[in-house]
Amino acid sequence: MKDFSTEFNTLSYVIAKSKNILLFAHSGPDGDTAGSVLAFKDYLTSIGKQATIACVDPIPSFLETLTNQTFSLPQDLDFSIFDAAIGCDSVERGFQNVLPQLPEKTVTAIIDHHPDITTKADVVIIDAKRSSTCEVIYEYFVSQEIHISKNIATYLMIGILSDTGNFQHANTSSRVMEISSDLMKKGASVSKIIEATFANKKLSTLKLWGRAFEKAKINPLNGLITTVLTEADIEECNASTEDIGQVASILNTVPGTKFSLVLSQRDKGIIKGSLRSEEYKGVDVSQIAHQFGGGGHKLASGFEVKGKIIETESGWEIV
Ligand SMILES: [Mn+2]
Repeated sequence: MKDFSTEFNTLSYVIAKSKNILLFAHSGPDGDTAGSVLAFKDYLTSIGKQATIACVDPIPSFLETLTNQTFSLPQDLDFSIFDAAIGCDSVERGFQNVLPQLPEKTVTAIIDHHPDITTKADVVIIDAKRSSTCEVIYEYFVSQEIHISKNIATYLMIGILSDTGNFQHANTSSRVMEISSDLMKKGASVSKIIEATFANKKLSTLKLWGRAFEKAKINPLNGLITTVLTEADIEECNASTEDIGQVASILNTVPGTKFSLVLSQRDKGIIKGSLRSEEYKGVDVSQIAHQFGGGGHKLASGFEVKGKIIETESGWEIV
């Protein structure tokens, strides 16, 4: 594991000197980015700081029973008030556009666990060996002897559960289990979080999954299992793009497959590709994502391409 003691101390110094702090989550927020900014806000508020959490999208609905916080939209913010700005998780999905809008005096920080991030900031804390940004933030809190309240423990646990697929992915290290044990001792309820975020599936989500699974195809030559979701699928199921998240992971559980790809139609003629694999399958999906200008981890990557998914009699086509 990387040693961030210098960066952690610098971040603490920056926070101590700041009054107003911006915390930024990535677009299409997941449990990790949301848990990160929520945990940080609780901590900053507890030491008397003004903390604003912002994102280009609203807070995910699966968190509604776990928090009453909301996200501010960047266009509603006066960036000139912030002494510090911290991007948490996938900082190139939103925060990179905020950085140029911040005044010179604002100290910037990045906390992430995604590889190949090229965005610059004053304090950069990135460890691709960590399961989640929440895991990195936990290490920061511990290194600075920061009190982890029940709420903070819950928020960090949400991020860890989200990015490890409830401890099912290969990134579930022994350190993740140690941290999770400590967060549980501090009051985080794993079962409550799983029930609120994963087990408690809306009918619209299940309908969308049904469509995705129905259309799934396996390529026996390379072990790819793939499916597509059109705008019509999402609309007709009354679902949102948030509901697509786990499809690629579930497809990977099919025996004989080596990796999965879900292509989903997004706004403005963009198709999003989500790639997943498992450690034992020996495939590095980030190499495929790179070929399409995307990126991510060995076992979880994504990309975006321009185009439209068209359903045909024999399956589907991308035009
Ligand atoms: Mn993450």
